[in-house]
Amino acid sequence: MTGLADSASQTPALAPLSLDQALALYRRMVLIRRFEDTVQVLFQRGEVPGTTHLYSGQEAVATGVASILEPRDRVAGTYRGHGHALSLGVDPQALLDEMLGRASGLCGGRAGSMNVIDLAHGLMGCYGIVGGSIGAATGAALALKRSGGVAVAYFGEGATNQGYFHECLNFAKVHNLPALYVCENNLYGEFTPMEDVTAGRIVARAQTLELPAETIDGNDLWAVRAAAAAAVARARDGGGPQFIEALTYRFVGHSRSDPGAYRKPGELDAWRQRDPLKLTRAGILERYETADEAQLDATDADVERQIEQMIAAGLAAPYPTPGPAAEFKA
Ligand SMILES: Cc1ncc(C[n+]2csc(CCOP(=O)(O)OP(=O)(O)O)c2C)c(N)n1
Repeated sequence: MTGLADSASQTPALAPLSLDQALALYRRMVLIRRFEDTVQVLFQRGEVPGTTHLYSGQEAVATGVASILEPRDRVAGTYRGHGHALSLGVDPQALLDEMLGRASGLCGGRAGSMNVIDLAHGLMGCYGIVGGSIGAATGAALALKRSGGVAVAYFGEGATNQGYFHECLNFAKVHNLPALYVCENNLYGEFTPMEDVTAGRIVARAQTLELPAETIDGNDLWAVRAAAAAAVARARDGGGPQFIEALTYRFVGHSRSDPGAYRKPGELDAWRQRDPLKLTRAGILERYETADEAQLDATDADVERQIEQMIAAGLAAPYPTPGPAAEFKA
C-alpha cells in the first residue's frame, strides 16, 4: 500500500528474516500487547499512578522499525510509548516497575507511563507533548549526522497539524539530517476523527518538502520492515530525512477509561480482523515451511509466564524513598 511511492527511491533488498528472527519479532509484539493489557488491569486496580495511553493494535509499527535499527541510532517516542520502548529491547520488568512507581523502575519510579527514557537502548525519551518527539529527534539527527546514526521520531497523525511538524521537517531537509519521521496514523486524535481536522493527505505534507515519503500498511510487519529498511538506508547514506505514514488503529480508547464510543459502527471489528498479531502469525506460517501453530502458541504461553512473574516481582518491589531522586544514570 503506497501513497506516492515513486517519491521514495529504491534501495538494496532487505535480507529475509530467519524463522528464529521472525519468531523473536512475533514474541516482542505479543510482549507489547500483554504488557499493556497488564498495565491497564493494574491501572484499574489503582496500582499505576498517573494515566496510560496504550499502543494496542499498533505493535507492528515500532517492532518493524526497531528491527532495522542499530545501537548508534536514537528513538523518540510518544506518550503511547510502551511499545516504542519494548520494541527496542528495554527491560520489560524495569518498564513495569516504572509504571508501578517502584524504585527498580527504568527511571527510578519517578517518570511513570508517559516519560520513560532508556539511552542504553537508544530511547531518548517518550514525550507527553504531542509532536515533542519530532523536535527531539530532529535535534538528535543534527548530532548524529557526524556518527552515521539515524534518529527516529514516532508521532500520531494529529501531530502533523501542528506548526512544528512543518518547521522540523523543513529544518531537517535544509540541513540534510539523518532523521526518520514515522507517523502512526491511527485515524483519531483523542476523540476526534482525522478527517474532521485534517486537509489533504498526510504523506503529501512531507512530499511538499521533498522528503522521500510513503504510506504503508502499518499492521503488516513485513511492510513496515521493508519501508523502514529502505528509509534508514537512505538516511544513513546521506539521503536526508525520510517519512513513513503507517496506517494503523488503536484497539482501545485514547487513554485510561475512554471506551472509544466515537468510533464508527463496525470499524473496530474490521480492524481486529487485521490485528497485527494475527497477521504476523499468518505471515510466519505462510513464509516458513517448518513453522507451525504450536510454536506460536508456545511463544504466547511463554510471554504469559513472563508477565505473571513480572507482576509478582513488580508488586513486591520497594517504592523510592521520598526526597531528591538518586543520581540518574543516562
Ligand atoms: C501540544 C499538545 N497539545 C494537546 C495535547 C493533548 N493531547 C494529548 S494526545 C492528543 C491527540 C494526539 O493525536 P495524535 O497525534 O494523532 O496521536 P495518537 O494519540 O492518536 O497516537 C492531544 C490533543 C498535548 N498533549 N500536547
